[in-house]
Amino acid sequence: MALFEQQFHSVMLNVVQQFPAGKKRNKYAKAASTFRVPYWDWAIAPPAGKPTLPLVLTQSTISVTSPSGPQTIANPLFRYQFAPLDSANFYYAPWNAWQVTLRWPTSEDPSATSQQNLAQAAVENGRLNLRDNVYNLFTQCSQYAEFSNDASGNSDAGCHTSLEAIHDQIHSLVGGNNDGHMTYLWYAAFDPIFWLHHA
Ligand SMILES: [Cu+2]
Repeated sequence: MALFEQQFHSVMLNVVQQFPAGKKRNKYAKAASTFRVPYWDWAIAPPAGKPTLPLVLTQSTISVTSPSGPQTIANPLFRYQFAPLDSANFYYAPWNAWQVTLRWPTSEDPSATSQQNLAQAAVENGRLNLRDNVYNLFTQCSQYAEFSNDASGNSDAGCHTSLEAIHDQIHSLVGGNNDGHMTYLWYAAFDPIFWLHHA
């Protein structure tokens, strides 16, 4: 995460320098100086009228301010487009044929597409349970090892689950059935949502 954040920051500085000198460049330079990877709090109630899975993650395009002016681009948080896909390294189907990361894929076919509405519904349905589990963990579990991970077991009465187990649920809720990338440890980090979840 730290390495990703550092790389992200250096790319950001590069882009800032491409803006013509002036007010706008100064504004973005200032923003870059305090930049940290944003996090997605899947346990908190979304703002009124807003979905639990933020729109910035589920819209296929997004409007941005580029050094040459306003632009509408493919949303980098919507999915990752392999460029190019290294099929040999993916080895197993269906991931060795999918050109983009998928959430709740329609099938295991190479032509499968994401069903963002199902990912959205799954996260919304799981939210209260996730929130309760996080709350219970923080207030009742006093063994750090058991609090933090699955491998340490749950011998302490207050530690029925762990932060790692709760985190696992988010992977499954976002990836869904039919082998969505987030569901699998070895492919999950290709979905941009991974970084917001882990931050
Ligand atoms: Cu994870």
